[in-house]
This record gives sequence, C-alpha cells and structure tokens, in this order.
Amino acid sequence: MDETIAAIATAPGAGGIAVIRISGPQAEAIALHLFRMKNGQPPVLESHHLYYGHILSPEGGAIIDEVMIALMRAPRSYTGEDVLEIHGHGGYLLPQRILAEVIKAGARLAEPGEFTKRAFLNNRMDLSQAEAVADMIAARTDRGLELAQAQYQGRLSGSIEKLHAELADILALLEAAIDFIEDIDDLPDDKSIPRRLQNIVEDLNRLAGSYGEGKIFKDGVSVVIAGRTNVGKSSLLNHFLGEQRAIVTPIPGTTRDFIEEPVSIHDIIIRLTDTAGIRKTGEAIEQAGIDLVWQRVAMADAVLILLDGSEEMTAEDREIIEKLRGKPLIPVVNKADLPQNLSEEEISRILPGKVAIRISAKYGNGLEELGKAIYQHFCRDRTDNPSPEIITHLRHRLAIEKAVFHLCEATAGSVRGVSPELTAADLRDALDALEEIIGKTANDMILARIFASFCIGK
Ligand SMILES: Nc1nc2c(ncn2[C@@H]2O[C@H](COP(=O)(O)OP(=O)(O)OP(=O)(O)O)[C@@H](O)[C@H]2O)c(=O)[nH]1
Ligand SMILES: [Mg+2]
Repeated sequence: MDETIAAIATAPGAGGIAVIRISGPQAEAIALHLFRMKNGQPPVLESHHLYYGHILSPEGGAIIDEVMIALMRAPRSYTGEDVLEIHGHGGYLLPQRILAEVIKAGARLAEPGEFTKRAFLNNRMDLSQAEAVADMIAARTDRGLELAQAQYQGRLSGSIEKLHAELADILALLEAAIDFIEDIDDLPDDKSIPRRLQNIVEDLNRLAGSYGEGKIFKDGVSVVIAGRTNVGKSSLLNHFLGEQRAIVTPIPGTTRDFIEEPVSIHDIIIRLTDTAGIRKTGEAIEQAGIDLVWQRVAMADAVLILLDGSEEMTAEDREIIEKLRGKPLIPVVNKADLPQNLSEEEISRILPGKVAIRISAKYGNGLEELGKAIYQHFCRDRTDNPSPEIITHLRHRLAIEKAVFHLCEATAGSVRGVSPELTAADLRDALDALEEIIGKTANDMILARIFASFCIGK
C-alpha cells in the first residue's frame, strides 16, 4: 500500500468542524507541504500531538483555513500506517478546498471503507471487527449498537477462534494418527472425536440460529399496514410517527401510493408502510396503488391487517385475509373509541389462534400494546436468554453453516469407517470456513464487497 489516500471523514454539509483524514507514506510530507505554524514556520511533528496553524495554498501562500493537525505515526494509528488528520472548519466548501490541496500534494481520493480495509490488511483488526465498524456507524437503536460494539470488541472473533482452536486440536490428533497408522496403539480414542465434533457443531448451530434475531436488530424489519379502505391505516402510520405524514380523510380510497417511514419500537427499527385501501375499483390510478400493496406485502416481514371495529366484518375484509394467508399476520382492530360491532369470535373464526389488538389510531389508545405485540412477534424468545451471543451478518451465518456441513460429513465418514485422510480433509474445509469469518481466508472479491458498503472516509 504505497499510495497515500485521503478523504473528508466527517459528514458532509454545515457543521462546526470537518476532519480530513490522510493515510499512507506521504502523510507527513503533505503536512509539511501545506501546514504552517502561527509563526509561519513548518512544524517539527511529534506523533500523537496536536498542532495549531494554517493550511496555506502552496501557490501564493493564501490562507485556506485555520486548523489543528495531528500526525499518528505507523503502526500506532487506525490504519496501521502514518495517518494525518486535519481538523478545519466545517461547511460546504472549506473541507473540499483542503482536500483538493491534499490531492494536489500527492494523495489520491480514498474509496469507501478504504481506511478500515487498510486497518484490516495491516492486522489492526480482523474482518468481523471491520464489518462491525460499519455496523456501529449505521446503528439506529441501542440494541443494534450494543451488538455492533460487542462484535467490534472481538466477541464473535473470540468465540470463533475458540472453536477453531478446538477443531485444529482434533485435526492434529487425527493427523498424528495418520502419520503413525502402522502403530495401532497411537490411534486417538475414536469415540472422543465424534463427541468433540458434535459439541462444536452444537455451538455453531446455536450461533447460526441467532442470525434471525441479529438481523432484526441490525437491519430492522419491514411491516406493512394493509386493509380495506377507510379502516384507519394512514391514521395509524401518523400516530406511530407522531406527525401528519399521510393524508387522512373520511373519503374511502384516500391513499393511492404507499408511504414507508422508519419508526423505532422497543429498540427495533421498523420500516412501516401505509398502503392504499384494498377494494374493487374501476379506476386505473387506484388499481395501480392496490397492485403495489400486494408487492409490498410480498416483501414484508409482517403484515398488520387492520379492521374497523365499529363495523361488522365485510366480504372485502374476508377476501383480504384469505389473500394474506401464509403471511405473518398481526390482526389489529381500529376505532375502539366507537361502539363496537366486530366480535373476538368473528376474528378468531377467520384467524384461528390469533388475538386482535384493539386500538384507536385517532386517539392513540392501545398503541403501547400494539408496539409490544409487534416486538414480541419478532423477538419471542429473547427474554428466555437475555444475552446470547448473536450474529448479525448473513456472511457469517453462511460460513458457519458451511463449517457445520463439513463437520457433519466428517462425523458421518468416521462412523462409516472412511479413511482418516478423508475425515481430516473435511475438518480442514471446516477450519477454512471458520477462517472466512475473521478474514484469514477471505478473497479479494469478498473484501471488495464488504468495504464497498462503507462510507467514504471510514
Ligand atoms: N373514530 C375513529 N375514527 C378513526 C380512527 N382511525 C381513523 N379514523 C377515521 O377514519 C377515516 C379514515 O381514516 P384513514 O386513516 O384515512 O383510513 P385509511 O385506511 O388510510 O383509508 P384509505 O387511505 O382510504 O384506504 C378518517 O375520517 C379518520 O379520521 C379511530 O381510531 N377512531
Ligand atoms: Mg390511507
């Protein structure tokens, strides 16, 4: 990595301070080229010290910005290389001007995530920790942040390394046996190996199984509000958002497009979608909106089927419920503030085993219970196991499942009595799969994909 990279590390737009970050062998030379102390002299830079002065245009010496700079010499820096940080004024133009001078002085623009990629390549962190950096930045709920921080601090890597060490130990035993196959007394205790492998498989399966919950906290879930016209879908969205986002009128067929907004319910980010009321219509625009409802429903993690409690169940309600069968449904009865004409029996007849939550979207009654019901729908088992180890990346789950597959092959093979060489090969494949998670065996394509999702400057 002999190229020096640079980027604005702070969020774009108006702000108090902007940080321009530079990493690579030319970092110090760039500082000496562009920065002057208050007395006009170039600085004598000590690592990890702040210096106050100006960034000057090398052509003409005009002051570009008043700044503080810090040089972090390799290897004691985020990337493990020489890193220069220039702390200037925030805003739309000044940081860009400084960056332009830095580029003229020999750096090139960093790609998204390139600083963290260098940190990974220089062994400052493993791959699952690098992924956690992006997760921390993207986290929108306390629980999501907690999971990202645990992963950044190496909790997942620690568990994987422990299982990896145990597996490597079993492989070593097996390989020793292969080397001394002539001497039958040196064969490892055949029964202990399948049992030890089984324990590893159980631990890995538990980890893989935690992905469903991990994904909910990391990425959030999509919940669609569906129902016939005028039942109060838009009112419900507005109430969750605390603002009049969607138009509400007593005229059936008010909502034509869908409206998606994020809301946080008990630490889960829910992408809540209000949709057009479903009914038979000859109107092309309304029909297009209703077609969109079914598309949104197909992608949803759960559907709130909204019914109007002040009216009896209609043929339309029944038709919609029939079409939604097989989807994860949460029945909700709205307009609980009006005299009720929709009985529990009626609902449980058409949705056996389901209990509807009664709310008033207009006045806010029952929304607390509805929030709880949504949370429990997604995190049923969480209270049984308050702080289980949780994985949040599909990549990790796939690698774990690959390892489990090879371990099961190894166990089945040894039961069938295949040669120990074949079992050893399966164990090596399982080790490779575990190493993918921490990045020991990740190829360039995987790295490129992971870091492409980062922001520039991180
Ligand atoms: N009394 C009462 N009226 C409600 C409640 N929720 C909604 N409404 C009224 O019902 C009418 C329709 O509400 P909307 O929220 O627009 O219903 P919608 O399901 O989005 O309707 P479409 O977009 O036409 O499908 C409005 O007049 C609301 O004020 C409620 O909880 N109680
Ligand atoms: Mg509406």
